[in-house]
Amino acid sequence: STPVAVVTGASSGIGAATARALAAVGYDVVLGARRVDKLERIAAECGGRAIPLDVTDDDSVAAFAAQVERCDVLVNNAGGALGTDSVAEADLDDWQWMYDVNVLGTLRVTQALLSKLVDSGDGQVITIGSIAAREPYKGGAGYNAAKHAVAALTRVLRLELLGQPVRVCEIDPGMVHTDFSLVRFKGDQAKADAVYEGVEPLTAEDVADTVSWVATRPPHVNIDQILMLARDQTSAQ
Ligand code: NJP
Repeated sequence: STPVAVVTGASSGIGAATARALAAVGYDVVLGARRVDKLERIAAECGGRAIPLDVTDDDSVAAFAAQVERCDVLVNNAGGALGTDSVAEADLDDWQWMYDVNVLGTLRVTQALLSKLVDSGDGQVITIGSIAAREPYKGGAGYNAAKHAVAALTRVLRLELLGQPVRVCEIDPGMVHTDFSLVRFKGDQAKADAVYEGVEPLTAEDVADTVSWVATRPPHVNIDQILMLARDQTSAQ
C-alpha cells in the first residue's frame, strides 16, 4: 500500500512545498498546521489530508496523531524565529515561543508518531533545522539557541533508534524566501524584504527537493545532516 508522509507546518513555505514534492514521488501526504484554510487548499493540490495541528498544544498533537493511522516519513518542519533579540535584551516571551514551537513542538510530534514510524518497517524522521544551529549570528540569539537544541534532539534520537528501522536526518537551510522573515519581524514587510538584499535566496522548492531526495534513498542509507545555503550567502544571515 501507499506510504504516508506527515508534514508539520505545511500551510506555507517549505512545509507546503515539501507536501507537494512528497506527493509527487508517490506518498499519501498528511498536512498539519494551525491555518486550516491554507492547509486545506494545499492538501487539495497534492491529494493529501489536512488535519489541524498546533505543535505547542499537547491535546492538539494527540488529536492529530490519533488521526494518522500510518506514518512512514515524518517531516518536522513547523518552526520559526520571533523578534530580533540579543542575549542582553532577550524578550522572554519570544524565546518561550521559539522553544515551544521549534524544540518542544518537534519533541511532541516525534514522540506522538514514533511507534508508527517503527511499525512502518522503514520509518524516517526528517527535521528542518537551520544554519542557525551551526553559525551564531547577532540579533537571533533565541533562534540560534532553539535550533541548536533541535539539532541535539535530532542527533540523540538517531542514537536512540540505532537497531530499529527508523532513519533520522536534519536538513539545515540558510536563507529561504518564505513567510519566515515576516513572522520574525512581526509583520514588518520592509524589514522582512531587507533580509534578501544582495542575495538570491533559496526557494521553498529547493529545500523540498532535498527533503524528497533524502526520503527516497534506499533503506540502508541514513543521510545524517545537510547544510544548504544560498550561493552568495556568507554566513547566517
Ligand atoms: O516559514 P513559514 P518557512 N503549530 O513561516 C507553521 C526553518 N527555516 O517555511 O500554523 C503548527 O512560511 C506555520 O503554519 P501555521 C524554520 O525555522 C527557515 O521558512 O498555519 N504549525 C507554517 O506552515 C522552520 O522550521 C528559513 O501558522 C506551526 C510554518 O510553520 C521551517 O524552516 C531558514 C506552528 C512556517 O512556515 C519552515 O519555515 C532556516 C504551530 N504552533 C530555517 N507555528 C528561512 N525561511 O529562511 C508555526 O535556516 N507553524
